[in-house]
Formats: sequence, structure tokens, C-alpha cells
Amino acid sequence: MSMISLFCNNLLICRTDLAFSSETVKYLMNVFDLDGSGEIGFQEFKPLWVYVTKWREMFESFDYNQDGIIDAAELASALNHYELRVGLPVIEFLVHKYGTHLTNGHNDPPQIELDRFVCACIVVQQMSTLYDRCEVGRAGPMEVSRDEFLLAILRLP
Ligand SMILES: [Ca+2]
Ligand SMILES: [Ca+2]
Repeated sequence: MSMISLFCNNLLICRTDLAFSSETVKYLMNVFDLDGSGEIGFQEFKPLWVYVTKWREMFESFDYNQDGIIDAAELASALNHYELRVGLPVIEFLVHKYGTHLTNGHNDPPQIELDRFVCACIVVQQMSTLYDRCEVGRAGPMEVSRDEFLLAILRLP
């Protein structure tokens, strides 16, 4: 287990029923391993701490019914609050892709646990930033909307 896995699973989560998956750790490494060393150094650690703590607080504050999971409405509210504005089709796709059926098999809609919530938010944040950069670099408006752009990325395997 890498240092970042240990960090995420033992220091930040502080809950025995939750752990960060290798996919989430990979996303975090992509964001915070600025020198490409494959490890999180001291200078990279502080922003990682702030970032993950922020997403955890966000998860808890937007889990309105306090059931420990995020549904589509809670996810939309959270992303909108942090100005990651996406439409309903993107929200539905995010919940489908990152959520799980936690009760009653597939009869209930999927919901998102903390680990996958962080993944979903990182993807939306990074792809929105990329979209904004593409838009700035163009003389005119983009030919695809932000939601179309995000959905195209999210549909990738
Ligand atoms: Ca590094
Ligand atoms: Ca909830």
C-alpha cells in the first residue's frame, strides 16, 4: 500500500467502515503529485490534506438526511454550491457511474459513498477546468456545451 493510500485510509477518513479505493488514490496522485515522483512529498501533502478535508466536509454538509450517502439531489446541490454547475443528465450519469445500490438490490436508485463522491467531484472539477481553458483559447464559443463535454468524458471506460 502506498503512502497516499495509508494517508487517505488511516488519517483522513477516521471511520472504519470507509476506505479510499485505488481508483480514488490514483485520481489524487494525478492532482497532487506535482513533481511526478509517484509519492506525495512534504510540500504536496498540505494541499492534499486541505483538498480531501474540504471534500469530506462537503460530503457531510450536503448529506442532508445524514444517511452517510449522497443521492442525486444532494450531489447536484453540492456541485452547484461549489460552482461546478452541471445539468441533470450529468448528475444522473455521475450517480449511475459512481453510485452503488446500497439497499434492496437494483430497485432503489444508486447513491454515492464518500470514496466515490471524491472521485466524481475530482473528475467534474478537472474536466470543467479543462473546458474553461479550451473556451478561453478560442475566439468564439465552444461548439459543444459543458454538459456535452463532461458526458463525453464520463462515458469513457
Ligand atoms: Ca511527488
Ligand atoms: Ca444522503
